[in-house]
Amino acid sequence: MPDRRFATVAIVGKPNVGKSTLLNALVGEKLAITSDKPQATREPVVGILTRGDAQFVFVDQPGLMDPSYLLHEAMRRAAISWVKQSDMILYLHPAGIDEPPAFPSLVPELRSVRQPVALVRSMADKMADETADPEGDPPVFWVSARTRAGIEDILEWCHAQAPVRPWVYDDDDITSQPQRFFVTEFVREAAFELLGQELPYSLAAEVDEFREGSDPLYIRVTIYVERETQKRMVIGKNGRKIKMLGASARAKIEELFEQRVYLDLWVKTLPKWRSKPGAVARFGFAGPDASSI
Ligand SMILES: Nc1nc2c(ncn2[C@@H]2O[C@H](COP(=O)(O)OP(=O)(O)O)[C@@H](O)[C@H]2O)c(=O)[nH]1
Ligand SMILES: [Mg+2]
Repeated sequence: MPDRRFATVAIVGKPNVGKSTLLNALVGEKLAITSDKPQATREPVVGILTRGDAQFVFVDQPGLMDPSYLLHEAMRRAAISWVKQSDMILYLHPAGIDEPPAFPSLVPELRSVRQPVALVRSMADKMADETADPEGDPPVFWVSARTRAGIEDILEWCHAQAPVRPWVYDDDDITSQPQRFFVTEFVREAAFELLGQELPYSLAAEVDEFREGSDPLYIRVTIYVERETQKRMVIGKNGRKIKMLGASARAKIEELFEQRVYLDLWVKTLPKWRSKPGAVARFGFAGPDASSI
């Protein structure tokens, strides 16, 4: 059997540059939630791609480069440590806008990284006639996660950097995260799509019941918001809003799980949960500062 390659790849960049969308395009599955509102991603999302002799683990690390995103110090340290240990880094900066700041200057702790870094000019479909320079230092790729232009070039570059090493996951694994994680993420993504500007930031979701083996798969989720007024907005007139939310989230979950799902959604208020460390830890959410939005 030929030698196998295995590599971990960190996807980093400022908020809203297309990190989550790129992760999905690289893996070919909708894993990471995306939004035109910044800071939708609260936790690292892991996507696994196995192709030919290589297995890649891509990780979208939220908020690493946004000083206003108050990551808990412990989480920030964990994110930095993960990026430091990754085999290579994809540094995203949107095409066209301006020249990107030099990669490590944004995160002082990463100044000493020695692994290969590629500059990815994302959202290239919004721009005309840019030229990539895969041989440059750093190598530069113009990529559109939307049209998939440039995706293969990135994968080739990653392959060339990947160390010869045994695989860690099965060849059909697409993530290392539990199914429950995606349930709450997709509920949150539906909230970003259907609720007003600020509400999604006050919202957390928790899986209360997940009936393994049931068909349709029964999942009960509680949505937590901070105020009664928010609860009323989530439920909507005659329960219309929550029905839409549930339908949208269910479709996303069914697509990923490839099975029918019964999503039972509830809404509760948990006053000021974002400023309570216990609740913040319980929902795996590390910011932003409630007073800043
Ligand atoms: N036109 C275009 N839009 C994109 C592309 N990639 C991401 N976007 C959009 O940019 C916004 C931010 O993307 P997201 O992946 O959530 O950014 P993140 O905050 O860096 O994870 C979303 O509305 C995406 O749909 C792309 O290649 N082309
Ligand atoms: Mg994101």
